[in-house]
Amino acid sequence: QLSDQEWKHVLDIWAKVESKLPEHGHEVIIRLLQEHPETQERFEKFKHMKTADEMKSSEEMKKHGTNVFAALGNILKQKGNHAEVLKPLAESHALKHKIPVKYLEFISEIIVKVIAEKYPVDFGADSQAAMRKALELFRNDMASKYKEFGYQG
Ligand code: BLA
Repeated sequence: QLSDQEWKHVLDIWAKVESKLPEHGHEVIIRLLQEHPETQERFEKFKHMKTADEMKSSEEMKKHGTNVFAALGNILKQKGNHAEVLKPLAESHALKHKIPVKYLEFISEIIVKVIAEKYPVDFGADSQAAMRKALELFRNDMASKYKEFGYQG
């Protein structure tokens, strides 16, 4: 669990991320697919795409990035009391999309990297450490829900 101070770091930086939520979400998805090509295979609607330019001009990918960041923001704002919000997400990711915990680790690293590039002044070492901790909590709780749904992740 995170301290009050750590949650404050997480939510302060997230408030900045929200000023450009679709753009930042879109960028994270593009980087995930570029840096870890195996993740692209999980997306029926994106797996045909061949270049980063194609991804950048895709309104559909921007929409997915927006949905991902809106869901993540909603989770972070629960400050760890996210069981209710996590359940349907864990269910779809375990049974429908089949997203291994490893891929959640990939995207977590990219989220921290992208925010650090966009907000170098506001996202210092303490904030980065707090965000890493929040994303780790998210992944751990996803992983235990996965097991309840019979997916080893
Ligand atoms: C779909 N992913 C979704 C949806 C949400 C998220 C809200 C739509 C609703 C649903 O199907 O449950 C949420 N996705 C997230 C969050 C993160 C994220 C919170 O990436 C990260 C913090 N999902 C993953 C990862 C992959 C992934 C790492 O968490 C990467 C392979 C894939 N999510 C994925 C796929 C869909 C999806 C394939 C279905 C997309 C579609 O066809 O519409």
